[in-house]
Amino acid sequence: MSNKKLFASLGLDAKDLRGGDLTVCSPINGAPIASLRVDTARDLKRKIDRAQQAFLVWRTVPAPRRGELIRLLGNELRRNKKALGHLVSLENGKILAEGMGEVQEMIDICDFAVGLSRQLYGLTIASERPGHRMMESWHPLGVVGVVSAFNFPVAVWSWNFTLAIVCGDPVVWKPSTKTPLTALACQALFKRALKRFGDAPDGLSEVVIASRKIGDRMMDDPRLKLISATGSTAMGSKIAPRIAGRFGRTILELGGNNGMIVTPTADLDLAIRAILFAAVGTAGQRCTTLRRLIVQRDIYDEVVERLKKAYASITVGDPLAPKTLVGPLIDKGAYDTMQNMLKAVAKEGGTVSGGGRLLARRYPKAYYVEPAIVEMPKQTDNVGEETFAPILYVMKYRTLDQAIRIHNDVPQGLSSSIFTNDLREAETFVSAAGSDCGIVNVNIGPSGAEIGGAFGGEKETGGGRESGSDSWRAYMRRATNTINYSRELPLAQGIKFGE
Ligand code: UN1
Repeated sequence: MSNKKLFASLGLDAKDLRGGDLTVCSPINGAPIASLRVDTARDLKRKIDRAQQAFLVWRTVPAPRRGELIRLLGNELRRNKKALGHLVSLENGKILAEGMGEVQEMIDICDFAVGLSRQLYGLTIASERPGHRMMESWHPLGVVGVVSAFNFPVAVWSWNFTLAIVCGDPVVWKPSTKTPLTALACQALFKRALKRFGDAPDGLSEVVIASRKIGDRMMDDPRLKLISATGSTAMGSKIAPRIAGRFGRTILELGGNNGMIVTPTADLDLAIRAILFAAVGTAGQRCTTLRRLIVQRDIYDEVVERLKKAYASITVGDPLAPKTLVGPLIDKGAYDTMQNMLKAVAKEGGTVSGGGRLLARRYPKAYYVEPAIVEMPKQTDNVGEETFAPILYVMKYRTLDQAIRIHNDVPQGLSSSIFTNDLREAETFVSAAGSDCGIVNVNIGPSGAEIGGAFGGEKETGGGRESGSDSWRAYMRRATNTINYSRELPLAQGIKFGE
């Protein structure tokens, strides 16, 4: 399908896609695919005003009715899964199967949110006073600001958006300037859902295409009660104190540096497949990408040999071609960062295999790389850094205690896994003394989490949780209600006051 047809099928208006200041290029070949008008500070203010007005109406709409709107959005996504998945590949460079997988995550979270819209439960609490009842009510919080990254340009928004909408909160979304088209497409699909829904207020969903400078103003606007931001640790550490300074809430999804421990009892057939998907899938540009492999020394040589063979079998290239497993990096910046890191770890004693540029002649303006395996004598500070590219560091361990120490000895704490068939090892890894991450897996890799669980991590990953489980609570405010239905006025703690 031509780009023009693709854009039109997703409801993008051709006249909005040309003549602007922001040129959007496809990482597949570096060619421009659109140029968009960017929002000014005034546009941002107008959009937040509109969202705030929408909040005042939407918070009184019954939650199951709010869920109906998300059910309709889910239907739009089902109908347009192929087209939106294709646009994700075009704009972000991930392979088509992963682009579609991302849309599937959106559909799944829609279903989750629809169910949730009838389950925003609070507790009933036994009161210590006679003739009194205590309960909790969960109320809409206010407008939510969502800042998303290029690597999951639509799924991460949907985790936030669907929950926010059923919780009664409009959303102002600032997508990455590397992937604004997918955001506009989501907005267009949501508009179709709104039309079928009927009587929703304007301003439930606002998209802001803007530089970081304008986006930063979102952090200071007191009407944005919650900011859910995905990006680097550096970004998070800048915005978190700003938002905290005005007592706003945050959900931060920052850097990951995810590890896997492979023990002698591991099923290596499964482990090798899991490593391959987790380390090279999405060209190493997932927050949950496997970056550190910690292998017991007795099986180390075998694992590395099999891994190198598996790496040699993958096709790197056009992400829209059916055989491709690894598409391009997002841009030259990502490529340069990868090359600099490979040089730096080589100086620290790392043995680098792969990592070079591929297809440069065919795509001089796009950045395809051979995924790298780097055998490290020990875990250095550079290994402790998240490089958003397919670099897998491999290290040896002797005892499980040592492996867990190495595993946890990095600043980030998003996702982790162990491959073992030893029950003691598996349980130790998931125990309080095991992995210190927000996601801890056994016999699957660290990436590719389902939406049903709470997604997020500890330490420099930022502590936020979004998507499934009870993550919805961050999007609501809790009121504790005590109701006196007696004819007395007993005080708590048995206090007598002026009687
Ligand atoms: C991200 O990389 O920003 O667990 C999100 C996964 C996906 C989401 C990743 N479900 O890999």
